[in-house]
Amino acid sequence: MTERRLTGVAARIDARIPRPEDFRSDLRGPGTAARAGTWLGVAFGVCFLTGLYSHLLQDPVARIPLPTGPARLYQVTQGVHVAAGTAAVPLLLVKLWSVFPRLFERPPRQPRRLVLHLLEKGSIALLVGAAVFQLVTGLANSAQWYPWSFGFRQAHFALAWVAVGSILLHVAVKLPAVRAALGAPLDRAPAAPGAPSRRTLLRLTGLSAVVAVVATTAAEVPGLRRLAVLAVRSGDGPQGVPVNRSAVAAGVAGVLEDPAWRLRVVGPDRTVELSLDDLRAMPQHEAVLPIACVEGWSASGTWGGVPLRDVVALVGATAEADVVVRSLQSRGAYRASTVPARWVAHEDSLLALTLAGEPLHPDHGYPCRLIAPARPGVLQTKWLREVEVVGA
Ligand SMILES: Nc1nc2c(c(=O)[nH]1)N[C@H]1C(S)=C(S)[C@@H](COP(=O)(O)O)O[C@H]1N2
Ligand SMILES: [Mo]
Repeated sequence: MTERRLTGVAARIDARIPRPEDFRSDLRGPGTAARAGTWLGVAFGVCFLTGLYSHLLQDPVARIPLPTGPARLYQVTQGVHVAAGTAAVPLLLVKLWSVFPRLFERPPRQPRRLVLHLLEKGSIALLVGAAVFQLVTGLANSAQWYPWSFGFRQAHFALAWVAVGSILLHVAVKLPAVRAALGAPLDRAPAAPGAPSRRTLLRLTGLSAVVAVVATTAAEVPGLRRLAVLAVRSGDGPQGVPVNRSAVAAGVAGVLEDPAWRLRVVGPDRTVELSLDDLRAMPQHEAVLPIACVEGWSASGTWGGVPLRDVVALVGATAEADVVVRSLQSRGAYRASTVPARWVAHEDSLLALTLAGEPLHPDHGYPCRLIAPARPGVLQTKWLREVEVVGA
Protein backbone atom coordinates (compact mmCIF):
# COMPACT_ATOMS: atom_id res chain seq x y z
CA MET A 1 0.00 0.00 0.00
CA THR A 2 1.37 3.45 -0.82
CA GLU A 3 1.69 6.06 1.91
CA ARG A 4 -0.02 9.38 1.35
CA ARG A 5 2.48 12.16 0.75
CA LEU A 6 2.89 15.00 3.22
CA THR A 7 2.06 18.47 1.91
CA GLY A 8 2.58 22.11 2.91
CA VAL A 9 4.16 22.92 6.29
CA ALA A 10 4.24 19.26 7.31
CA ALA A 11 6.33 18.43 4.26
CA ARG A 12 8.74 21.28 4.96
CA ILE A 13 9.23 20.23 8.60
CA ASP A 14 9.63 16.63 7.52
CA ALA A 15 12.34 17.62 5.08
CA ARG A 16 14.35 19.18 7.89
CA ILE A 17 14.25 16.14 10.18
CA PRO A 18 16.99 13.64 9.36
CA ARG A 19 16.14 10.12 8.26
CA PRO A 20 17.79 6.94 9.52
CA GLU A 21 19.70 6.68 6.23
CA ASP A 22 21.30 10.06 6.90
CA PHE A 23 23.40 8.58 9.70
CA ARG A 24 26.15 6.94 7.80
CA SER A 25 28.64 5.58 10.32
CA ASP A 26 29.52 2.10 9.22
CA LEU A 27 30.18 1.19 12.86
CA ARG A 28 26.45 1.06 13.54
CA GLY A 29 24.34 -1.81 12.46
CA PRO A 30 22.56 -4.88 13.80
CA GLY A 31 25.85 -6.66 14.53
CA THR A 32 27.03 -3.89 16.87
CA ALA A 33 23.61 -3.48 18.48
CA ALA A 34 23.09 -7.20 19.02
CA ARG A 35 26.50 -7.74 20.64
CA ALA A 36 26.44 -4.68 22.90
CA GLY A 37 22.81 -5.56 23.69
CA THR A 38 23.66 -9.13 24.66
CA TRP A 39 26.38 -8.03 27.10
CA LEU A 40 24.05 -5.36 28.43
CA GLY A 41 21.33 -7.95 28.98
CA VAL A 42 23.78 -10.13 30.93
CA ALA A 43 24.87 -7.14 33.05
CA PHE A 44 21.26 -6.23 33.84
CA GLY A 45 20.43 -9.87 34.64
CA VAL A 46 23.33 -10.04 37.10
CA CYS A 47 22.27 -6.71 38.65
CA PHE A 48 18.69 -7.92 38.96
CA LEU A 49 19.51 -11.18 40.77
CA THR A 50 22.10 -9.67 43.12
CA GLY A 51 19.80 -6.70 43.75
CA LEU A 52 16.87 -8.96 44.57
CA TYR A 53 19.05 -10.77 47.10
CA SER A 54 20.14 -7.47 48.68
CA HIS A 55 16.55 -6.29 48.85
CA LEU A 56 15.36 -9.55 50.45
CA LEU A 57 18.05 -9.28 53.12
CA GLN A 58 16.76 -5.82 54.00
CA ASP A 59 13.04 -6.61 53.66
CA PRO A 60 12.91 -10.31 54.55
CA VAL A 61 10.05 -12.50 53.38
CA ALA A 62 9.46 -15.18 56.01
CA ARG A 63 8.88 -17.94 53.43
CA ILE A 64 12.20 -17.29 51.68
CA PRO A 65 15.03 -18.39 54.03
CA LEU A 66 18.35 -16.77 53.16
CA PRO A 67 21.78 -18.26 53.94
CA THR A 68 23.74 -16.94 56.94
CA GLY A 69 27.06 -17.82 55.31
CA PRO A 70 29.69 -17.83 54.01
CA ALA A 71 30.40 -14.60 55.88
CA ARG A 72 31.61 -12.86 52.72
CA LEU A 73 28.59 -13.82 50.61
CA TYR A 74 26.94 -10.40 50.64
CA GLN A 75 30.30 -8.68 50.18
CA VAL A 76 30.73 -10.64 46.94
CA THR A 77 27.16 -10.32 45.61
CA GLN A 78 26.97 -6.59 46.30
CA GLY A 79 30.44 -6.03 44.84
CA VAL A 80 29.27 -7.87 41.71
CA HIS A 81 26.05 -5.82 41.69
CA VAL A 82 27.90 -2.51 41.67
CA ALA A 83 30.54 -3.78 39.22
CA ALA A 84 27.93 -5.07 36.73
CA GLY A 85 25.98 -1.80 37.01
CA THR A 86 29.15 0.20 36.36
CA ALA A 87 30.09 -1.98 33.38
CA ALA A 88 26.59 -1.48 32.00
CA VAL A 89 27.16 2.27 31.56
CA PRO A 90 29.53 2.12 28.54
CA LEU A 91 27.54 -0.83 27.16
CA LEU A 92 24.29 1.13 27.31
CA LEU A 93 25.88 4.20 25.75
CA VAL A 94 27.22 2.21 22.80
CA LYS A 95 23.98 0.28 22.44
CA LEU A 96 21.93 3.50 22.35
CA TRP A 97 24.38 5.10 19.93
CA SER A 98 24.19 2.10 17.62
CA VAL A 99 20.39 2.28 17.31
CA PHE A 100 19.47 5.94 17.82
CA PRO A 101 19.08 6.80 14.09
CA ARG A 102 16.00 4.60 14.21
CA LEU A 103 14.38 7.30 16.37
CA PHE A 104 13.99 9.18 13.11
CA GLU A 105 11.96 6.49 11.39
CA ARG A 106 8.73 7.98 10.10
CA PRO A 107 5.65 6.40 11.66
CA PRO A 108 3.58 4.41 9.18
CA ARG A 109 0.22 5.99 8.44
CA GLN A 110 -1.77 2.84 7.92
CA PRO A 111 -3.63 2.44 11.28
CA ARG A 112 -2.79 -1.18 12.07
CA ARG A 113 0.91 -0.72 11.33
CA LEU A 114 0.88 2.58 13.21
CA VAL A 115 -0.45 0.86 16.33
CA LEU A 116 2.25 -1.82 16.13
CA HIS A 117 4.89 0.84 15.54
CA LEU A 118 3.76 2.86 18.56
CA LEU A 119 3.68 -0.26 20.73
CA GLU A 120 7.22 -1.14 19.72
CA LYS A 121 8.56 2.39 20.23
CA GLY A 122 6.62 2.69 23.51
CA SER A 123 8.14 -0.50 24.90
CA ILE A 124 11.59 0.70 23.88
CA ALA A 125 10.98 4.08 25.55
CA LEU A 126 10.02 2.24 28.74
CA LEU A 127 13.11 0.04 28.47
CA VAL A 128 15.50 2.94 27.90
CA GLY A 129 13.84 5.08 30.60
CA ALA A 130 14.00 2.30 33.20
CA ALA A 131 17.57 1.30 32.27
CA VAL A 132 18.85 4.89 32.45
CA PHE A 133 17.02 5.46 35.74
CA GLN A 134 18.58 2.33 37.27
CA LEU A 135 22.12 3.19 36.22
CA VAL A 136 21.88 6.85 37.21
CA THR A 137 20.33 6.22 40.63
CA GLY A 138 22.62 3.25 41.28
CA LEU A 139 25.78 5.18 40.43
CA ALA A 140 24.65 8.19 42.44
CA ASN A 141 23.96 5.88 45.38
CA SER A 142 27.38 4.27 45.19
CA ALA A 143 28.82 7.81 45.19
CA GLN A 144 26.70 8.59 48.28
CA TRP A 145 24.92 11.35 46.40
CA TYR A 146 21.16 11.48 46.92
CA PRO A 147 19.90 14.41 44.85
CA TRP A 148 16.27 13.26 45.02
CA SER A 149 13.47 13.10 47.53
CA PHE A 150 12.10 9.61 46.86
CA GLY A 151 13.28 6.53 48.76
CA PHE A 152 16.23 5.20 46.76
CA ARG A 153 15.78 1.55 47.58
CA GLN A 154 12.04 1.39 46.90
CA ALA A 155 12.36 3.25 43.60
CA HIS A 156 15.42 1.26 42.47
CA PHE A 157 13.61 -1.99 43.34
CA ALA A 158 10.35 -1.05 41.58
CA LEU A 159 12.12 0.13 38.43
CA ALA A 160 14.23 -3.06 38.41
CA TRP A 161 11.05 -5.02 37.60
CA VAL A 162 10.12 -2.54 34.87
CA ALA A 163 13.63 -2.78 33.40
CA VAL A 164 13.77 -6.57 33.48
CA GLY A 165 10.20 -6.94 32.20
CA SER A 166 10.81 -4.62 29.27
CA ILE A 167 14.17 -6.28 28.52
CA LEU A 168 12.48 -9.70 28.35
CA LEU A 169 9.78 -8.28 26.06
CA HIS A 170 12.40 -6.63 23.88
CA VAL A 171 14.46 -9.83 23.65
CA ALA A 172 11.36 -11.84 22.77
CA VAL A 173 10.43 -9.42 19.97
CA LYS A 174 13.97 -9.07 18.64
CA LEU A 175 15.18 -12.66 19.04
CA PRO A 176 15.06 -13.53 15.32
CA ALA A 177 16.91 -10.31 14.43
CA VAL A 178 19.46 -10.85 17.22
CA ARG A 179 20.14 -14.42 16.10
CA ALA A 180 20.56 -13.34 12.49
CA ALA A 181 22.90 -10.51 13.52
CA LEU A 182 25.03 -12.72 15.77
CA GLY A 183 25.21 -15.38 13.05
CA ALA A 184 26.49 -12.97 10.39
CA PRO A 185 30.09 -11.72 10.26
CA LEU A 186 30.48 -8.54 12.30
CA ASP A 187 32.44 -6.54 9.74
CA ARG A 188 31.29 -6.90 6.15
CA ALA A 189 34.60 -6.00 4.58
CA PRO A 190 37.94 -4.92 5.98
CA ALA A 191 37.58 -1.32 7.20
CA ALA A 192 39.14 1.42 5.09
CA PRO A 193 42.77 2.11 6.07
CA GLY A 194 42.83 4.11 9.29
CA ALA A 195 39.10 3.68 9.94
CA PRO A 196 38.05 1.65 12.97
CA SER A 197 36.14 -1.56 12.42
CA ARG A 198 33.05 -2.63 14.36
CA ARG A 199 35.21 -5.19 16.12
CA THR A 200 37.51 -2.39 17.30
CA LEU A 201 34.50 -0.43 18.55
CA LEU A 202 33.21 -3.41 20.52
CA ARG A 203 36.66 -4.17 21.93
CA LEU A 204 36.95 -0.56 23.10
CA THR A 205 33.49 -0.80 24.63
CA GLY A 206 34.47 -3.95 26.52
CA LEU A 207 37.71 -2.29 27.60
CA SER A 208 35.82 0.77 28.91
CA ALA A 209 33.55 -1.54 30.87
CA VAL A 210 36.57 -3.27 32.41
CA VAL A 211 38.28 0.05 33.19
CA ALA A 212 35.07 1.39 34.77
CA VAL A 213 34.78 -1.71 36.95
CA VAL A 214 38.43 -1.66 38.02
CA ALA A 215 38.40 2.08 38.71
CA THR A 216 35.40 1.79 41.01
CA THR A 217 35.93 -1.56 42.69
CA ALA A 218 39.67 -2.33 42.76
CA ALA A 219 39.71 -0.92 46.27
CA GLU A 220 38.22 -4.20 47.47
CA VAL A 221 41.03 -6.31 46.01
CA PRO A 222 44.22 -6.37 48.07
CA GLY A 223 47.10 -4.82 46.13
CA LEU A 224 44.94 -3.07 43.53
CA ARG A 225 43.93 -0.15 45.73
CA ARG A 226 45.92 2.38 43.66
CA LEU A 227 43.90 1.56 40.53
CA ALA A 228 40.64 2.53 42.21
CA VAL A 229 40.76 6.15 41.04
CA LEU A 230 36.97 6.43 40.96
CA ALA A 231 36.29 4.71 44.28
CA VAL A 232 34.40 6.90 46.73
CA ARG A 233 36.09 5.49 49.82
CA SER A 234 39.74 6.00 50.54
CA GLY A 235 39.75 2.60 52.24
CA ASP A 236 41.16 4.24 55.34
CA GLY A 237 39.46 4.59 58.65
CA PRO A 238 40.10 4.01 62.31
CA GLN A 239 41.10 0.41 63.07
CA GLY A 240 41.54 -0.27 59.34
CA VAL A 241 37.84 -0.02 58.43
CA PRO A 242 36.26 2.97 56.64
CA VAL A 243 33.47 4.80 58.43
CA ASN A 244 30.04 5.16 56.95
CA ARG A 245 28.58 7.71 59.37
CA SER A 246 30.70 9.12 62.16
CA ALA A 247 29.51 9.44 65.74
CA VAL A 248 29.43 13.23 65.35
CA ALA A 249 27.36 13.03 62.14
CA ALA A 250 24.92 10.66 63.83
CA GLY A 251 24.55 13.05 66.77
CA VAL A 252 25.65 10.47 69.37
CA ALA A 253 29.21 11.64 70.12
CA GLY A 254 28.16 13.35 73.36
CA VAL A 255 26.58 10.31 75.00
CA LEU A 256 29.02 7.52 74.16
CA GLU A 257 31.31 8.04 77.15
CA ASP A 258 28.40 8.25 79.61
CA PRO A 259 29.34 5.93 82.52
CA ALA A 260 25.62 5.31 83.07
CA TRP A 261 25.38 3.55 79.66
CA ARG A 262 23.59 0.20 79.91
CA LEU A 263 22.48 -2.21 77.21
CA ARG A 264 18.79 -2.90 77.79
CA VAL A 265 17.91 -6.47 76.86
CA VAL A 266 14.15 -7.01 76.58
CA GLY A 267 12.84 -10.57 76.38
CA PRO A 268 9.72 -12.63 76.87
CA ASP A 269 10.63 -13.48 80.48
CA ARG A 270 12.35 -10.37 81.75
CA THR A 271 14.38 -7.27 80.98
CA VAL A 272 18.00 -6.94 82.06
CA GLU A 273 20.43 -4.05 81.88
CA LEU A 274 24.09 -4.82 81.16
CA SER A 275 27.01 -2.48 81.71
CA LEU A 276 30.09 -2.59 79.51
CA ASP A 277 31.88 -4.49 82.29
CA ASP A 278 28.99 -6.99 82.47
CA LEU A 279 29.34 -7.60 78.71
CA ARG A 280 33.13 -7.91 78.99
CA ALA A 281 32.71 -10.47 81.78
CA MET A 282 30.67 -12.80 79.54
CA PRO A 283 32.44 -15.42 77.36
CA GLN A 284 34.00 -13.56 74.41
CA HIS A 285 34.07 -14.74 70.80
CA GLU A 286 36.11 -13.47 67.83
CA ALA A 287 35.16 -13.53 64.15
CA VAL A 288 36.59 -12.08 60.93
CA LEU A 289 33.63 -10.38 59.28
CA PRO A 290 33.29 -7.75 56.55
CA ILE A 291 31.39 -4.51 56.64
CA ALA A 292 29.83 -4.67 53.16
CA CYS A 293 27.98 -1.47 52.38
CA VAL A 294 25.16 -1.51 49.83
CA GLU A 295 27.08 1.30 48.12
CA GLY A 296 29.66 -1.29 47.06
CA TRP A 297 32.65 -0.69 49.33
CA SER A 298 33.64 -3.27 51.90
CA ALA A 299 36.32 -3.97 54.49
CA SER A 300 37.02 -6.92 56.75
CA GLY A 301 37.94 -6.72 60.39
CA THR A 302 38.49 -8.98 63.35
CA TRP A 303 35.60 -8.32 65.68
CA GLY A 304 35.37 -9.48 69.28
CA GLY A 305 32.44 -9.51 71.64
CA VAL A 306 29.55 -11.50 73.00
CA PRO A 307 27.46 -13.74 70.72
CA LEU A 308 24.00 -12.18 70.44
CA ARG A 309 22.42 -15.56 71.26
CA ASP A 310 24.16 -15.65 74.68
CA VAL A 311 22.78 -12.22 75.56
CA VAL A 312 19.19 -12.94 74.51
CA ALA A 313 19.35 -16.29 76.33
CA LEU A 314 19.56 -14.24 79.56
CA VAL A 315 16.00 -12.99 78.99
CA GLY A 316 14.41 -16.29 77.92
CA ALA A 317 14.51 -16.01 74.09
CA THR A 318 13.61 -19.13 72.11
CA ALA A 319 15.51 -20.29 69.02
CA GLU A 320 12.68 -19.11 66.73
CA ALA A 321 12.66 -15.50 67.91
CA ASP A 322 13.87 -12.56 65.85
CA VAL A 323 15.71 -9.74 67.58
CA VAL A 324 15.52 -6.00 67.00
CA VAL A 325 18.59 -3.92 67.86
CA ARG A 326 18.26 -0.16 68.43
CA SER A 327 20.92 2.49 68.64
CA LEU A 328 21.39 5.61 70.74
CA GLN A 329 20.78 7.61 67.59
CA SER A 330 17.46 9.44 67.74
CA ARG A 331 17.04 10.07 64.02
CA GLY A 332 18.10 8.39 60.78
CA ALA A 333 16.89 5.37 58.87
CA TYR A 334 19.74 3.09 60.00
CA ARG A 335 19.34 3.44 63.73
CA ALA A 336 17.64 0.06 64.18
CA SER A 337 17.65 -3.30 62.42
CA THR A 338 16.07 -6.73 62.72
CA VAL A 339 18.21 -9.82 63.15
CA PRO A 340 16.24 -12.85 61.87
CA ALA A 341 16.24 -15.95 64.10
CA ARG A 342 18.61 -17.84 61.78
CA TRP A 343 21.23 -15.13 62.32
CA VAL A 344 20.60 -14.90 66.06
CA ALA A 345 21.46 -18.62 66.28
CA HIS A 346 24.82 -18.09 64.50
CA GLU A 347 27.77 -17.88 66.89
CA ASP A 348 29.44 -15.20 64.73
CA SER A 349 26.48 -12.82 65.14
CA LEU A 350 28.11 -10.58 67.72
CA LEU A 351 27.41 -7.72 70.01
CA ALA A 352 30.89 -6.45 69.22
CA LEU A 353 32.99 -4.64 71.81
CA THR A 354 36.34 -4.73 70.01
CA LEU A 355 37.76 -4.32 66.51
CA ALA A 356 41.34 -5.40 65.72
CA GLY A 357 41.79 -6.26 69.39
CA GLU A 358 41.01 -2.75 70.69
CA PRO A 359 37.82 -1.29 72.12
CA LEU A 360 35.61 -0.06 69.24
CA HIS A 361 36.48 3.39 67.94
CA PRO A 362 33.56 5.81 68.56
CA ASP A 363 32.93 5.94 64.80
CA HIS A 364 32.68 2.15 64.61
CA GLY A 365 29.97 1.94 67.24
CA TYR A 366 31.48 2.23 70.73
CA PRO A 367 30.45 1.02 73.25
CA CYS A 368 28.74 -1.86 71.46
CA ARG A 369 27.56 -2.62 67.92
CA LEU A 370 25.96 -5.46 66.05
CA ILE A 371 28.00 -7.35 63.46
CA ALA A 372 26.83 -10.55 61.79
CA PRO A 373 27.91 -12.63 58.76
CA ALA A 374 26.50 -12.24 55.23
CA ARG A 375 24.49 -9.10 56.03
CA PRO A 376 24.44 -5.69 54.32
CA GLY A 377 26.44 -3.01 56.16
CA VAL A 378 23.30 -0.97 56.63
CA LEU A 379 22.01 -3.67 59.00
CA GLN A 380 25.18 -3.71 61.16
CA THR A 381 23.78 -1.23 63.66
CA LYS A 382 26.24 0.89 65.68
CA TRP A 383 26.03 2.50 69.16
CA LEU A 384 23.49 0.06 70.60
CA ARG A 385 21.27 0.92 73.53
CA GLU A 386 18.64 -1.83 73.30
CA VAL A 387 18.20 -5.40 72.13
CA GLU A 388 14.61 -6.65 72.03
CA VAL A 389 13.39 -10.18 71.38
CA VAL A 390 10.35 -10.02 69.09
CA GLY A 391 7.92 -12.60 67.72
CA ALA A 392 7.93 -16.37 68.28
N1 LIG B 1 23.29 3.58 64.28
C1 LIG B 1 23.76 3.47 63.02
N2 LIG B 1 24.34 2.32 62.61
C2 LIG B 1 24.83 2.20 61.36
C3 LIG B 1 24.71 3.26 60.42
C4 LIG B 1 24.11 4.46 60.86
O1 LIG B 1 23.98 5.45 60.11
N3 LIG B 1 23.65 4.53 62.15
N4 LIG B 1 25.20 3.09 59.14
C5 LIG B 1 25.24 1.70 58.64
C6 LIG B 1 25.90 1.56 57.36
S1 LIG B 1 25.06 2.12 56.00
C7 LIG B 1 27.10 0.89 57.23
S2 LIG B 1 27.77 0.57 55.70
C8 LIG B 1 27.86 0.46 58.41
C9 LIG B 1 29.26 0.99 58.35
O2 LIG B 1 29.98 0.67 59.51
P1 LIG B 1 31.34 1.42 59.80
O3 LIG B 1 31.08 2.89 59.77
O4 LIG B 1 31.81 0.92 61.13
O5 LIG B 1 32.28 1.00 58.71
O6 LIG B 1 27.26 0.89 59.61
C10 LIG B 1 25.86 0.75 59.66
N5 LIG B 1 25.39 1.03 61.00
MO1 LIG C 1 26.11 1.34 54.17
